[in-house]
Amino acid sequence: MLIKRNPNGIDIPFASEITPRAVFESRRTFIRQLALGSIAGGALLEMATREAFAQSAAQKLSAKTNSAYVVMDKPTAYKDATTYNNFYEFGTDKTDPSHYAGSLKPRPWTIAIEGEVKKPMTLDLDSLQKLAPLEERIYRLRCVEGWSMVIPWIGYSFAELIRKVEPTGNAKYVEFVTLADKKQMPGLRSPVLEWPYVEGLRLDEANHPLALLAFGMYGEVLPNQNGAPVRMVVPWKYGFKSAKSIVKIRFTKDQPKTAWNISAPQEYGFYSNVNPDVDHPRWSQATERRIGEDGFFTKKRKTMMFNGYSEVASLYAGMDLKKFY
Ligand SMILES: Nc1nc2c(c(=O)[nH]1)N[C@H]1C(S)=C(S)[C@@H](COP(=O)(O)O)O[C@H]1N2
Ligand SMILES: [Mo]
Repeated sequence: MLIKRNPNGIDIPFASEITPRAVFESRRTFIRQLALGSIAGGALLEMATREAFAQSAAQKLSAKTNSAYVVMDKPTAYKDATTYNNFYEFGTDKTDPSHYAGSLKPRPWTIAIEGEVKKPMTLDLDSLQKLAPLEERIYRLRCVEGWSMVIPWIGYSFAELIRKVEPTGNAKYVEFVTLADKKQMPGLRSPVLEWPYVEGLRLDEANHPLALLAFGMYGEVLPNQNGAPVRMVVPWKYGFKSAKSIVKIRFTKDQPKTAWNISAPQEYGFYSNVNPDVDHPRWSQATERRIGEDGFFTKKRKTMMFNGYSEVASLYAGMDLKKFY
């Protein structure tokens, strides 16, 4: 069969080692692209191989569902959640990450936790994953661009990690730094953002139990395009606050400079809480499109304050959220 062996002679796993869903998805995407004529000549085999690799790598990762963190909305289809992505390190089109993130190597992986902590540590992925019990949580995540998804994540509260490293009295913020490796991330060639991608939270936000350090989704390890092998998921903030493929976590005295704030400060503030009353300078934030629901007659959903996670409101008591957008 065409996608059996790649040009370097590396075997693609036998069909029996690939989850049926993965086989189905990769074939379907591939056939659709063929039909659309968006694959030409020699690129054909290479793309099929890369996609088969990206999809077949999916490794099971299961955890008990924590019903205290489950939204009632229907989860987004796995196919949508893994082919409609923002991950600029692999390109700026929604489909770029699913096509090109196959070159990311999520193992071996090291995460450095440093800065204003009594116990700085450098951990491999397994040690980081074992810091606290994993659980499944179903969260809404809303992109600042006006669309949202519902995803069953697997991870633990970032607060668990904070407890282990013991922040000093000087720690007021947490900075999350994504890998920036030109060899693995073709998007770094274009200066759309300042690399590495950096995000940040105030320490009390990072300590909120909703803030999740995620290692998986849909019962599997994170697909590369969704931020393998470890990312943040901060469901009450716009999606860009949830940094993917994290290599460094730094506790700081001062508010970190963040990638989107550097690139367009008038559009992306440090807080970026989901807020239907504060429009983006170029569009309204009052409504959103749920990915998978977007037919011609489908009504947009009303965006909720804090994306519906009203329990975080006390973190911002007394703050003018129009000023601190
Ligand atoms: N390193 C990195 N993290 C990132 C991004 C990115 O471009 N680079 N995009 C962000 C944006 S804008 C969104 S909406 C979410 C998308 O996550 P998803 O693709 O898993 O749905 O990831 C966020 N994390
Ligand atoms: Mo986003």
